Amino acid sequence: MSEKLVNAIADMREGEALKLVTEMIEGGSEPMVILDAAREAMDIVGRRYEEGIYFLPELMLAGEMLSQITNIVKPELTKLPEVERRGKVVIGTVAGDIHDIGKNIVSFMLDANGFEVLDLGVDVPPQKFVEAIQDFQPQVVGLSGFLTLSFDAMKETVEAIKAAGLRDGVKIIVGGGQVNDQIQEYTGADAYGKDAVAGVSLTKKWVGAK
Ligand code: B12
Repeated sequence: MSEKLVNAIADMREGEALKLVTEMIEGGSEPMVILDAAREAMDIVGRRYEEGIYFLPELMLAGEMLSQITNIVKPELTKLPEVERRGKVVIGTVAGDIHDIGKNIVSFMLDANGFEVLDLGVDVPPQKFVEAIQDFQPQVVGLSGFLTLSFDAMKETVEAIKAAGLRDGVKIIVGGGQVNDQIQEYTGADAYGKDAVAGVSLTKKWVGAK
């Protein structure tokens, strides 16, 4: 079923993909299995875009399909047990980048796991992160980015937080498509989160929650 879903998304068969997701949920599939299949499909879409087989309209349709799939899966994720609010997180997609599907999943999972989340949206300038830290007083800041260009924006954001004298008060985690440990080091962040699950467990560790 997962493989069928990967192919339906990658081949732009929107109706079939959404039908499969509904069937999988009804059949008791784990929501994360569905999101993993969607991610695998996005990698294929990304490759086809790089190879000139797909163009911007396909990227846009893929993004739209993924948003719809996330919306179908969300209620299943909230079935996690309700817990006390554990801490605060500010999250956003850095300046110059408008990819938000991965960030929205992280933001949603943090919320479902008991964190108070301030989501600043996309194309967020460094100063906006600084102001949000001053006002909202989070323990953790999440920077998302899917473009190579966003690595510099992440670095500039970390530097702006430092220049504002706020760096010691927050842990910073970076994530998104091409981000890895090396990028984390380059940006000066504290950690890299491979996916939403990794982001949630690191955040829990940092705020001392189980
Ligand atoms: C969908 C998509 C789009 C959609 C985005 C829709 C939206 N609302 O987000 C649209 C059509 C708008 C788009 C636009 C563009 N895109 Co685009 N896009 C993609 C695509 C196919 C999928 C991205 C995605 O949503 N993945 C799914 C999610 C769920 O990803 P995920 O990685 O699994 O997410 C997890 C982790 O990353 C992690 N995570 C994410 N953020 C964070 C943050 C923290 C704190 C943590 C802990 C974890 C974390 O957790 C997530 C959930 O588990 C990728 C290809 C790819 N394989 O990624 C290209 C891709 C990212 N895009 C690309 C490009 C080039 C563009 C454009 C420049 C195209 C153009 N010519 O205009 C524009 C950029 C516009 C801009 N200024 O940002 C390139 C980037 C290349 C590069 N090296 O920079 C890619 C890689 C395609 C490619 N292979 O060429 N795109």
